[in-house]
Amino acid sequence: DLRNGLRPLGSTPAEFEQDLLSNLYYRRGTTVESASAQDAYETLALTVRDRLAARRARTAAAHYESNPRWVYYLSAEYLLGPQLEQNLLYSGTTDLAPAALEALGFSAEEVAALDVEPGLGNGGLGRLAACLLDSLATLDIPAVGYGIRYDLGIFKQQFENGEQVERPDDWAFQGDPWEFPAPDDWQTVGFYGFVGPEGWVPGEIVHGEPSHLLVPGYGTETVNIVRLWRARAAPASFDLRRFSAGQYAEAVQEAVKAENISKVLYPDDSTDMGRELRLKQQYFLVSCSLRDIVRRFRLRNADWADFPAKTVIQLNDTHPTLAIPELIRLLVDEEKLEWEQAWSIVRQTFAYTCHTLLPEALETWPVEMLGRLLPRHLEIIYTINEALLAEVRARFPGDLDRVRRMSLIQEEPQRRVRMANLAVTGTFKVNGVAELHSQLLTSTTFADFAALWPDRFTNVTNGVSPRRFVRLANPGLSALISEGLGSDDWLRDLSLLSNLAPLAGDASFRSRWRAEKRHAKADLGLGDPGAVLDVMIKRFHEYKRQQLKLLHVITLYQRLRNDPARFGVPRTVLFGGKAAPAYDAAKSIIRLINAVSATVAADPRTSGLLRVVFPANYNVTLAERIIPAADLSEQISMAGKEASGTGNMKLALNGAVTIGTLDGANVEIRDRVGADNFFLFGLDTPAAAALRASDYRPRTHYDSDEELRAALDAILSGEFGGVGQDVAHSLLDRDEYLTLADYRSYVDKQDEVAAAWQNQEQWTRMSILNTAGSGFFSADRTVADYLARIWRAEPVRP
Ligand code: 26Q
Repeated sequence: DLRNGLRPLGSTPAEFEQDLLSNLYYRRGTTVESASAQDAYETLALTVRDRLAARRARTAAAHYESNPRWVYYLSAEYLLGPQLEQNLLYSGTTDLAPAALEALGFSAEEVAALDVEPGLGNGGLGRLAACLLDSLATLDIPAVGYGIRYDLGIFKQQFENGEQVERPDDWAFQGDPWEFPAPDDWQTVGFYGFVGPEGWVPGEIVHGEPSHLLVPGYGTETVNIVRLWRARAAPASFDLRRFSAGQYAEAVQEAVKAENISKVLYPDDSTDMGRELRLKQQYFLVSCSLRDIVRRFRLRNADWADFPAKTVIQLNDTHPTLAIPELIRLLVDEEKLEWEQAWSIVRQTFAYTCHTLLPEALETWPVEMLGRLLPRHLEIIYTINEALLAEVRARFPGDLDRVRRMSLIQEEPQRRVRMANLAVTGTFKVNGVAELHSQLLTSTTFADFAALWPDRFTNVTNGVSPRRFVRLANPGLSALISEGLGSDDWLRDLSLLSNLAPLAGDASFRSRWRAEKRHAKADLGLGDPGAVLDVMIKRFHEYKRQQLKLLHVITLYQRLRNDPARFGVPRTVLFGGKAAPAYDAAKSIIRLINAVSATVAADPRTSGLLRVVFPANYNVTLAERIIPAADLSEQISMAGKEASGTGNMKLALNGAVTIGTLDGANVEIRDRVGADNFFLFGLDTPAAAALRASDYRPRTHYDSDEELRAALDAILSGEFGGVGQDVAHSLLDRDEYLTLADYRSYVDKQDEVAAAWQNQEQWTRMSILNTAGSGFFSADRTVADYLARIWRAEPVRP
């Protein structure tokens, strides 16, 4: 057995240095004398990767032997974060790397700075996918993540005159040392064409070429993979005839079009962007991944009847929902199964996670477009719809409006396919991502489906990786937690954090806790220990209400000038986040924040008391630096709009105290950390919904609240660089997300925050109790819930 002959990779400093040197020469093809920092980085990455690859080989062998039930996660986005630090930690080489690099003549910091994060996602949904993969591996579950290897990730944000400008993120332009290309596993994907007597005849063929990244488990041998597809022109699409005639652009036109499919990540979260290229991306992901899943099934199995027992496929939102008609097509058209059997297999195989409550974010595609791009899939969708509507009519005779609402096809104002309805119909479980969200799904968005199939709906509250967001992001606090708990077992069982609660009563522990928070702030360059670091980090969206935080900042600034007794305590307010490039209202808010920041900075009266900082290009790398330093976590969405939030969990775990509404997972965070350790404000979901449904007049708040009026007037009068009037007008005229209605409650609650900060011992107690109460929010627990409620897969230990 060759596997037993594999030379074990050493764990001593000398062995590590030897391997580094050997990789420098034989794989990087250079020498110590001529190595650049980039050479050192790539070589270190290979040396670390080799250690994980050895574990990967053992994992794959164990999986093959046991022919287990597999969890497949289909997601258009993965926000994996920087790989170097994580892979050093997971391979146990963190302490070996610096000395080995010194020997090459480089510092660890200089080399670590060359690690580029693959920004293959927008925000919460993409980062959740990465956290779930981390936990699946940590729990030894046989799992593969499937996604798209975008050439260009989420855009790089810059500010010019305070305005967001977007630059392409060519993240892999120097190559990606973490990736294993697997060009031999390519797949073909068809588009367009027609359905003839012999079935679908595509008019265009594109190749999908996979590569994978290693997904190591923490504290276990398992290394899983995430497989990412890249579009390649089929060789035939290069037009040699045109090339020979000197028509160079025309010769490659088809090839360029094909490769555009994986060119760029769509940066519009939370709105339905009905572009054909996006639909092609979705089908490309689905088609390549399903063929790969089927190929893997066949390695160990012969009978289709066994497929649902061996396979569960989780759809991360509706983006991969075409997998449902695609699997039917494979089974019926290619494998010649009967429709009934194919449909039954599909309905036992797929499950769907919904991540939204915004009606405008529910994906729909024009029937015309879908039918042109995927004619056979549209036929299949129609057939599914007939069965669905027959079932609805049988259960609710005469209820025509219900039939209209539940149909997979929206008729007015344009015929469109409702992807969420298709996802609910073609799956055996549908989950929301926090308790409140899941309740709202069954009472509002999917109420009709819940009436028909009540058992299909469940909740799985989101979680985050404690390895990345505590251990790696915050090594100082992690060491203190391990000392307090007597071990680092909490990194694999986060519920152990509850044992920190008694230490909140220990003055010397509190003082060390405070010192760690201060260190983290100093590392960020925001070291004023007397100032609250007040943090709002998330995508920009009106429902998340960055504008509410900004009105508070303006009020604080005005108090500083007019009424210093009411100012409170020194504060540094930190914003981080990107706006979708086409989302003008969100970009206006960004512009205004930067203008307020400049005005506040230019006024000497604010010195040492109020600062507004807005680092550009918030991403996972930056999140890992900001989160440990935060004192106050802003989770202030309009109640009933934020499905869950996960930044709220990361901040609470790192000892930030939350100011928030009863929205998404805030509800569960407050339940667990205790109402005394959470600053609650604002309308709850029923009250907000009722106000929205009534004849809401935002101007009444402007008229009756002097401070609110002053803040809005300052914007309207052009005091902040003359920008932001559009923001103020939108609040006064419409205020879709009830910002003005919640302003007073929010500002008063912030006064309580300031008072609490003045008692540092009490604040530190709250901080420790936030960490102690947040053990539930580990993605390990999330995966355990998915396993118990949906996936039903067993661990396989290599
Ligand atoms: C859809 C169609 C076309 C183009 C883009 C999209 C698109 C892309 C990304 C739509 C939505 C997204 C991302 C959504 C998202 O991140 N949702 C968040 O998911 C988190 C994890 O469950 C939750 O915590 C957040 O509450 C939710 O907003």
